[in-house]
Formats: sequence, C-alpha cells, structure tokens
Amino acid sequence: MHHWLRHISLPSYSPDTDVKSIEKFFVHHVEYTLARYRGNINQMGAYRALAMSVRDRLIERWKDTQLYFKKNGVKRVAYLSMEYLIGRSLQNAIVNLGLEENFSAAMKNLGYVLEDLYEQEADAGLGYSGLGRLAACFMDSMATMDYPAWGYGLRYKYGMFYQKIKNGCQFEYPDYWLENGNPWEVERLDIMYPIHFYGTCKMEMVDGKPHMAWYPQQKILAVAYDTPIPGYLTYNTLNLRLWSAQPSKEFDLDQFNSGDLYSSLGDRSHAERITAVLYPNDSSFEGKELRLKQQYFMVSATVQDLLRRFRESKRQLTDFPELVCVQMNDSHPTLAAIELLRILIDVEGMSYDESYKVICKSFSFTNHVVARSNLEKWSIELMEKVLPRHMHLIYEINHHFLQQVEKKWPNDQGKLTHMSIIEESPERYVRMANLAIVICHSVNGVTEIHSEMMRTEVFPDFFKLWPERFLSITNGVTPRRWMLEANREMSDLITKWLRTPSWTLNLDLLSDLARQSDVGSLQKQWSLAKHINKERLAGYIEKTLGLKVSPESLFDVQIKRVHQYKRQLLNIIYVIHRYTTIKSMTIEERRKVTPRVVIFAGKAAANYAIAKSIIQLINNVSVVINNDKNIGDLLKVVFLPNYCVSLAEIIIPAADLSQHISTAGTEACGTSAMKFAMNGSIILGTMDGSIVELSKEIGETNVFTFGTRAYDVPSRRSAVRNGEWGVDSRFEAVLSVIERGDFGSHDFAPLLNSLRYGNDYYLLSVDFPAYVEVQDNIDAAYKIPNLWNKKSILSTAGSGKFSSDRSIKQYANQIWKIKPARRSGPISVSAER
Ligand code: Z16
Repeated sequence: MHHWLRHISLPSYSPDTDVKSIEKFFVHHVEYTLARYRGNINQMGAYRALAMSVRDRLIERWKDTQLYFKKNGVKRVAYLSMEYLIGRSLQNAIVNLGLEENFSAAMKNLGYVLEDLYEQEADAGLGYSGLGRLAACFMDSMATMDYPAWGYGLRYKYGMFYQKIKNGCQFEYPDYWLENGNPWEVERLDIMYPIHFYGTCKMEMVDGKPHMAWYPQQKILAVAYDTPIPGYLTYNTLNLRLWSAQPSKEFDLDQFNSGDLYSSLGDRSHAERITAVLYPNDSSFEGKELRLKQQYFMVSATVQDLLRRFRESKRQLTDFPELVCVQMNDSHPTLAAIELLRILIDVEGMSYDESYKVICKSFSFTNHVVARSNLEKWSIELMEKVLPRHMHLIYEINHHFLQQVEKKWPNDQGKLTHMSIIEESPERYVRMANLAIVICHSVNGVTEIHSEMMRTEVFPDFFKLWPERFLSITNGVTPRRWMLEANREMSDLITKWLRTPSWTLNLDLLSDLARQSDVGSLQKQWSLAKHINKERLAGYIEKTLGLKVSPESLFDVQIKRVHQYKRQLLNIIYVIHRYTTIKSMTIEERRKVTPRVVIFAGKAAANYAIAKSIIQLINNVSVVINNDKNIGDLLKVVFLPNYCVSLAEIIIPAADLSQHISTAGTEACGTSAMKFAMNGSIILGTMDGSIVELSKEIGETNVFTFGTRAYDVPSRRSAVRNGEWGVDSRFEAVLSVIERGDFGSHDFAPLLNSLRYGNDYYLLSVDFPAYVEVQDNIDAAYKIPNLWNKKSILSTAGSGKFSSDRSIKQYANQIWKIKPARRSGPISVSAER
C-alpha cells in the first residue's frame, strides 16, 4: 500500500501564498469543506473557510517539522501542562506565517475585512490564569526559536466559564468553545491509549521473583487532538497534543452482556466526563477525585506517547533521558514521573534503581506557588483508591528519600516530618511538590523574588539538601501576540524608529528606544498611537456597556483574576476616596483634577464568595459614579465582563497606567505587567513578583511603586493582628460609606470584616496611605505630556528582558540541554518521501 502511495502527486497541495491562490483556496473551502454556495456565506462561514485555508498552510509545515526532528534524532522536550490559555489562533497563524498583507488583500478582493473575520473566532480558554497563558506563550517561543518540543495537555469540552454581570453580580455560564467547530485541531483516531483506574494490587511471583501486579477496574481511552503551533517567520511548526476521553469498547462489556443497554450508555458519558470541563484551580487548591483522574489521564497518555516515539529510535530504555526531557508546569503533572517509573518496573522489568535514575534525569519541575498552604496535596485514601500501584511507588520513593535525609541530618525528627513526601497529621496526604522536588533534577521559580522565597521560606530544607537543583527562570510573554498582533500602531512605530523589524525576534533591541525617548516627534507619534488604541477601547466600552468614556482621560487599568491577594479591593476603596474627594471640591479645584477612567476586568472563582463581593462592589460603585452628573468625565469606573485573552488584547494597548498591587510576597510572578510595559503602559505596583525586575529594567524613577516590602510583611501583619496598627482615617471613612449603603444594599459586611478587627491579612489598611500618595504623583506626572510620554517609551524600552524567547532559551540551556533544529523550508515531495 505504502509503496503505491508514493507515486501519487497532489494537485498544488503545497499551497501557494500569493493573493490569487489564497482567494482560490478560500472559495474551495466554502464550496467543498463547508458545502455552501459562494454567494451565500455569512461572517462565521467566511471565518471558517479562511481558517481552513490558513490551516492547509500549517499542516504541511507541521508534518515536515515532525519528520525532520525524527530523522535527525534530536533530543526533545515535552512540556506538560493542565492548562493552555491560547485565545484566538487565526491572526496569530497568519502573522507567524508572515502573510497578513496577502490575506488582507485577498479578503478585501472578496468583500471581507480581515479584522472582522478575526473577531468571529471563539477563544480557546483552556486555562484559568497566568499558568495557562504562560504555557501558550512558551509554545509560541519554542516554535519560533526552532526548539524540538511537544506540548501536552487536555482538550476540555468546556473551557474557562463565561462571565456575565447582572445587577453587579457575577454569573457563570458554560463556555462551549467548540460550538462552531475548531478548525485548528486534527482528530487523531489512530493515536489512542488505554488509561486505567482503581482496582487492586497483588504481589505475584514472576520468574521466581516477587512482582507487584495492578488489576485495574476501569479503562478509558485517551484520543489525541493535535493543534499545529506555528513559529514566527520560520518553517518550523510544533505540535500541541491535547487528550480527550472516550469510553473503551471493553469498558461496558459486562453490562451489555447482562442486557442493561441504558446503564452501559450512562457509563460512556461517565468516561467522557474526565475531559468535560477545566477544573477551577487557581492558586488555591481543591482535592477533588475528578481532578486527580484528569491529571493521571493526561500524564498516562503522554508517557505512553513518549515511550512509543522513543521506541522508534530502537535505543535502550536507559537512554531515554538522552532523547527526552519532560518539563512539568507546576506539580499538577507530577504523576507522569510515577507512571514512567511504573511502566519501566512493572512492564519493562527494569530494576527500581535503574528506573529511578531514568526519571530523575528526564524530569524537571516549575513551581508557581508562593504560600505553602497553596501547595498541591492529595489525600492518601483517594490516591490508594484511584491509583493503588502508584501509591506503592510513592511510598517506596519516600522510603529511599527519608534515608537520605536521615544520613544528612541524623536523628532530626523535625526534618523528616517536614520533608517527607507523606504528610501524617492531621490527615494523611501526598505532598506533590515535595514529590516533584525529590524525583526531578531541577526545580525553578518564576521570578527572582519567588525563587528566593522558595529557597528561604517554601522549601528551605530541600534547598540545603540539594542547592544545585534550585534555579530561577523569570517568566516571559510572547511579543508576537502581545505587541505585533495586539498593537499594530505601536509596532509599526517601533520598527520605524529602530530602523529594523527584527526586534520581534530579539526584544533586547527595544532598549535603543531609551536613547530616543526625549525626541519630540517620537513622543508625538507614540502618544498618537496610544490615543488610537484608547479610542478603540472606548468604542468597545460603549458597545458592551453603553457607557461613553473620553479617550482624553487617563486610562487606569487593573485586569486579572479577582483575588484578595491581588487587592482589587484596595483599588476600588481608593476610587471611592477619590470620588468623595472630588465631590467635596470647589469648581476651581476640580479644574486641576486629572480625569480618569478606572477599568477593571477579571473573573472570580465560582465558590470564592469574598472575591465575588469585590466584583459586586466595583460594579455598584461604577453605577453611582458614572451616573453622577456632578462628576462627569472627571471619574468613570468600568467593569468589563468576561475577561479573556482576546479582551486583554484590546485593553492592554490602550492602558496609560496598569496596576499590579498584590501584597508583597504573594504573587509568584504576574505576567500581565510585562505585556503592559511592552505596550507603553506605565506601571503602578508593589515590589512583588515581576514588578521587582521590571522596575529594575525600566528604572525606578519611571515606574510608580509603593507599599510594604516583602521582608516587612510578617511584622506588619502581626501589628495588624494585635490591633497595634493605626488605621488611616480616610480608609476608615471609605469603609463607613460602604457600610452606610451608599453603594447599594448588598451585604458588604463580610468584605468589610475582612479588613477590620485585625483581619486585614493582605495589609490594605497598612498600604493605603502610600497608595494615595503615589496616586497623587501619577496625577501630577500625567499633566506633563513630555514626562509621561518619556516614561511610556522607557517602559517599552525596558521590557526586552521579558520576552518568553529569553525564558525559553534559559530553560533549553540550563535545564533541558536541547538545541534548536531548524527545518529550512519545503523540500520537493519526491525528494522527501
Ligand atoms: C496560576 O495561574 C499561578 C500560580 C498557581 O499556583 C496556580 C495557577 Cl493556576 C500563577 C501565579 O499566581 C502568577 O503569579 C504567575 O505569574 C503565573 O502563575 C505564571 O507563573
């Protein structure tokens, strides 16, 4: 069969990229893929036909890239993540192919506006927050820099919930992102693995040796869905393989035999439930059985896939680490290492010691958690039920590990208790981060300050035992999506002033803008670009909320998950203070006020009551202020519903100021600040996570920082707890107007109580005076356009370090030890195959 296929040549299926060919392919997809008439195609239909035309161009590159990696026998990295917050793909694919001009012209010839078609696409929201978006940026950088890499994750049917606001309150709706089909995935029914759960283990004798056998009770199939990830201006195209759960035929055999057809069909949907919905698992942790099954489902399918591909190399399994390394995005995929250990020992018959060496050499772990109480841990009872064999192996690993601890610190019960992979009391748990540190050769934090906290506060004993394992790699974001695609106005300006477009591949070049930051004409063009972006956002605000805002005002933005530690509450308390202050002013005084539009967006976890009442408060405050004729354009408050990647792409380029005001020592990184800085938005922040490094790069005098430093947090917390901290009267005044009911009848008592009676854990009352002061400085700076524009240009100029290309290079050199493998371009069909 294979032999005959070789002689078939395909008609022009190495798709041309000129305008005329693009038009032809588009019409082809309208007529043959969508089976519609060309005279009768709506915007959604046009988007789908266009996406298919783009996809054709990706598929060829993608297959060729995989073949190229295979033929060259290069070492690869597998990036394992429970989340990929991708957003839209159409513009990204077209831009990365370098074909935006041609596609735009082709669509125009056919009567469409390319940008309008971009808007038709649903976001792929397969993630909750920074961790998922990081994985998506990393895929873009790995592809762009030609690294041999694979992404692995889950194909959730429902992504991050859709947020609606009614009467100021958040409501969650399912996000069925696949409703109009997904042109970016290829279903691979030929790539399917069995995944087992539950059952029992028995010790058996095999060839005279004791051998542990697992008799699982449930079998579910994992089917691969592949998404091509195009690199920017390279032929290389990577694969993101997402697993979807499907019932296996054997699954319900017994029930079929007993004639109970309907209950067996019920079980089918039970199997599919594993990848039905993304788990709400933001920085805090919830130990639900379904989530554990999701995690194991993802890693077991992935490990089987890695082994299958490794076997094609015909090398011994002990060589596995020479060809494959595995990066775990947080501790969520840690069971991947245990699964590989199990297969090596139970299936391949390797010794424990040999198998253990293989996993240690292959695996590495990125930690995103700051507070020890947020570390992932699984109840042993649950683990024993769902994955009995893996639990045995974890005990065995722990046994060997504790011997090492005992050797290093003889008779130190405290060390054993703290470091053990098993938590004994009050209940028994597996500590996943401890497990990950033990079995990996490297563990990294995501900023300098976070990595330092890992060494001194989160895992100090592990650091003493294995200092060489601890690394710091600061996160980054992709400048392609976050500058080139989201902010064309500014990108064109940068290219013009740097006299080269290559900054998109070498973001350090941005630093040259600093030299020119005083040049009047640059400043003028720069603020004009910002103004255009602000008009676009103002249009979006009017369209979604029916509210008019003036693009002349200072756009002050805080967009991120709503969380107490991120302190949106501090922001809105200040807004109320600002409002009452303006109200008490004379007309004369009001003339000096800097008009502001304060913009919020963000989702709260569905079961996080306090976060939801923060959203309620913001919305109630916005109703009062926006309808106060007395205030007009001096102050507007906007809460934009359903924060997601595509909304961030509209908001970020339009921000004059962006807020990153977490209590110092609580945000591991915070990657949005990097996107804002790249887009010339000035930072208002606390010295936490990424802000520490951003302010170093941009220059302390060009960012606005305030508040308690991380090292002072413990002592201030205890002062607050003991009622020794004198609360600012302006802060108290705001709390009492909320209490009085000025902002609606909603019961804000729990929210107010979280700030009073020594409960102010996140130190809002402590940082409030400094926050007011820095806001005054911001108002003053905005009044001097030269000064403000300069700071804005310097923000972009100082953001070069925060490209995810730099992060990925560090991972590749310091942890993965892999090299780029660039496939130069298409090779004629006959030569290749
Ligand atoms: C997450 O998004 C993060 C941490 C975590 O423990 C779990 C999830 Cl789902 C975030 C951090 O909160 C944020 O500071 C950081 O920028 C991001 O991970 C990427 O590292």
